[in-house]
Amino acid sequence: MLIKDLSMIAKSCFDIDVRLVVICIFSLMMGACQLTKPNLSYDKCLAGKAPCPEICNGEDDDDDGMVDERLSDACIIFTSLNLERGNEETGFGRAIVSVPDINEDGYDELLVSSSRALSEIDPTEPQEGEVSLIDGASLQITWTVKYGGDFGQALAVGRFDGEQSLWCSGAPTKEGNDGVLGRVLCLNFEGELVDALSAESEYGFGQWLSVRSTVDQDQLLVSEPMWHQQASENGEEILNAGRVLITSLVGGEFSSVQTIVGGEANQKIGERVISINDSNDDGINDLLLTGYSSDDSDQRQVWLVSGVESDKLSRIKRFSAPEYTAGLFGNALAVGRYDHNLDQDILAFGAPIVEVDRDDKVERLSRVYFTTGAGDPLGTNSARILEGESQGIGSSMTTINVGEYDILVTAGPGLLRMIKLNDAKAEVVKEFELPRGATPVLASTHDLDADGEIKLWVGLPELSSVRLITVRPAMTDPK
Ligand SMILES: [Ca+2]
Ligand SMILES: [Ca+2]
Ligand SMILES: [Ca+2]
Ligand SMILES: [Ca+2]
Repeated sequence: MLIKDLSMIAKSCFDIDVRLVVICIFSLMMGACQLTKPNLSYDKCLAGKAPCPEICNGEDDDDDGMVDERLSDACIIFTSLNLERGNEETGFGRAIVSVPDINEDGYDELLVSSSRALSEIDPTEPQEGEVSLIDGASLQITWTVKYGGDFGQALAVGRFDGEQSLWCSGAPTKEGNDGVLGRVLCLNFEGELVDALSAESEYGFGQWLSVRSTVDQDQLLVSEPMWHQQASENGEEILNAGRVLITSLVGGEFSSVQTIVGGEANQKIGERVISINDSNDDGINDLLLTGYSSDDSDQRQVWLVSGVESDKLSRIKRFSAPEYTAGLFGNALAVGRYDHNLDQDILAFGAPIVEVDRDDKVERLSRVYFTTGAGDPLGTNSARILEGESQGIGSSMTTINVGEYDILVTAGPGLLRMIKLNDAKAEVVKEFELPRGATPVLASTHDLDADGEIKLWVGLPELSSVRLITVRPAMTDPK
């Protein structure tokens, strides 16, 4: 890019007039160094005789005590911070979630779980998992909660009682008296249990959790993709499908206020579910969740489901990928204002494996799809799957706000991409290489911290490590 720019400048110099050559060479030199303020000397700055101008590098170049402040572009840095715990079998970073600043020191806290991979779980042999609270300022562990049943598979934080934040984590294989039953435990930030939800049957309860905000309080969404209702009294199966429980905390106990059940027998739904704003103008916020076209299909779809309380699942729209996606379409779901030209929420679906026919050859890619809630496609962003990896981007996603618009952050083994839309075209804002051999899990803080930064956390459970990317929105001052 730099070489291209220089050759263009040089060409225009020679075309115009010989007398201008000196000025042009000077401007080439100016362009080659990093200085932006014309009154500063690069030599003096390097020699420490004048303050350097602030550039995006994670350092306080102008020596005013603030790092990367007031830059004209958002400053995004992959830091050297590497939180680690245990050995590679620990699975530290399996689930991560940002926690609103508990001790009010200006830095949001972080919850990180250590737990086995879902694919490694043998439901008949549950293992202990743990969840640690990490102080956002000191990055020290405040406490760790341990529990059986492969605890720590999923994490969610919300103001479920309307005031204090609570956190919940799934233990999908916890053994009960009647065999293997899952649990979801909800605790306060002293590490004390507030309530536990139990599965009615089968394995998989709470392998995915998310939060839905209402006016008064947050609700906890609990996925049970392989829900299996117990036989009725005469021994017949009533319905055997996936479901999502929408629960509220009332009088210290979580109870289900609404249940969304797959429409057909054996229909898996809700491997992923997120809450979105009202998409059909009935004043009630809706849900985005994964489903399948039929009970025997392995082609995953994404469904936009009405949030109106009802016994029946009411689908507003369904999205499917035209290419073969090995059932991984919708592996991550996100919503945000990704296009600053478009005054509406945009939905994003991750597909970490897409096989595309190109000139009679099958190409393996990973892809993120963008669409409006009405189903108008807004482009895609694709990345090649790295050699030796089984997936690419779209494995995990999160949304960060950088002022006027949102950036979608997506990652897969070896690669993290930050994407925005510009007139319905996906643009890569920034891209980072990640360590290979680990499927990243993303979480981000909602508000700027005391340093004026958003923290983007990258869990790498196969390496038992959590990495940090800092994002400073353009022209922001620390609080
Ligand atoms: Ca500074
Ligand atoms: Ca700097
Ligand atoms: Ca804090
Ligand atoms: Ca609605």
